[in-house]
Amino acid sequence: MRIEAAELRILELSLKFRFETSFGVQTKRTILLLRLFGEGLEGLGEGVMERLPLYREETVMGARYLLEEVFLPQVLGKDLANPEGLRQTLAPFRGNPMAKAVLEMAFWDLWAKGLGKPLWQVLGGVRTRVEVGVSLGIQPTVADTLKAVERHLAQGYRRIKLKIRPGWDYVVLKAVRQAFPEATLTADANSAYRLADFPRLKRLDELFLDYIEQPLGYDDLLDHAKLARELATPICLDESLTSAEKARKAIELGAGRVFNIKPARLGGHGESLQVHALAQSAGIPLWMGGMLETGVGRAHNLHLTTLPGFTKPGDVSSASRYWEEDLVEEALEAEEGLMPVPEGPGIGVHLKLPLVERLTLWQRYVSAS
Ligand code: OSB
Ligand code: MG
Repeated sequence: MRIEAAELRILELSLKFRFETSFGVQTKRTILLLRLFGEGLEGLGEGVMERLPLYREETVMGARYLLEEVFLPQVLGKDLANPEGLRQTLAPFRGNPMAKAVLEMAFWDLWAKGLGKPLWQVLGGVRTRVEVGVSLGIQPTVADTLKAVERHLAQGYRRIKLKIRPGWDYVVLKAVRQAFPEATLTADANSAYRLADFPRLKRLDELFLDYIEQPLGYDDLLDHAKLARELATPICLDESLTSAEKARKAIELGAGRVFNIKPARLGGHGESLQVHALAQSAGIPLWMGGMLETGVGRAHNLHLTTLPGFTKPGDVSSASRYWEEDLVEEALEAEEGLMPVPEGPGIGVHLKLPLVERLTLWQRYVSAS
């Protein structure tokens, strides 16, 4: 597949809800959107990095620079045999997995379309619908939280994840556990605790959480391994897993008994397949994370979630929860806690170009000379 041209955009989209986590409040997303063109086809990729490095270190502007000045010039006009070839081309450049993932995932889409197959089949998926839950931000009160949990359980979501931070943890989780004794419940700290907070975290053991997500440092494995030995509740890693190498070390150290996969955090689908293989052989269950994606990133995530190792509900919930109007034509909506995987070649979704135009703050088109 020869990449003939690329269009990179930055656009802004308002969220329908205020999303509060231990690292801040989000009311909109600034989105890097990449369209790759080749052989009369188009591949799509979406960046998940934000303006500010509050989740991981990458930023929208840093990624835009790398894509424009470094990564796209490496691949434009090149005939790449497959996505692994593209991955090898980007491999010498260190770090920046989110920036690499925008290009890598757009190329998987383009390549699958070249083969005339849906992406999930090319990735090795085994199902056409995937189990999903919801990630609920920190609410103003416990009563608000109970209402939000009740509403989403009634909609059929199969797991409730609550964002926590020191001071907003035991009390709210305990209230939800008491009101919904049978619910599959998890907590995501987004790195808000330190090992010294052990007594606070130990109290959560009585609430039968399915796992606690990323309690400690955003790049840490060692302290998570220490904490894991002292908690009955399994630890799930999110922020710290940025490559297959990190996943291998996390397994060796015992830093997490569950892994959150976000292909955009791991550098793309290729790296995610490697983590999937490692997790399968270590007996580590996987689930698909989310970064408040539009239909483009959401479709990519859905396709990857069809692999056999994804045995816990993902954060890939209905697009209508997030957006008044999504960037894609196809409605990505859950039914009874199951999300259908978009059909058709590649990721199976199509941009609403007039809407994309309206939301665009900046764009650049580059073609192979
Ligand atoms: O830690 O999983 C996270 C959103 C932005 C940044 C980090 C995270 C999240 C979510 C939202 O939990 C998941 C979603 O609904 O897309
Ligand atoms: Mg998380």
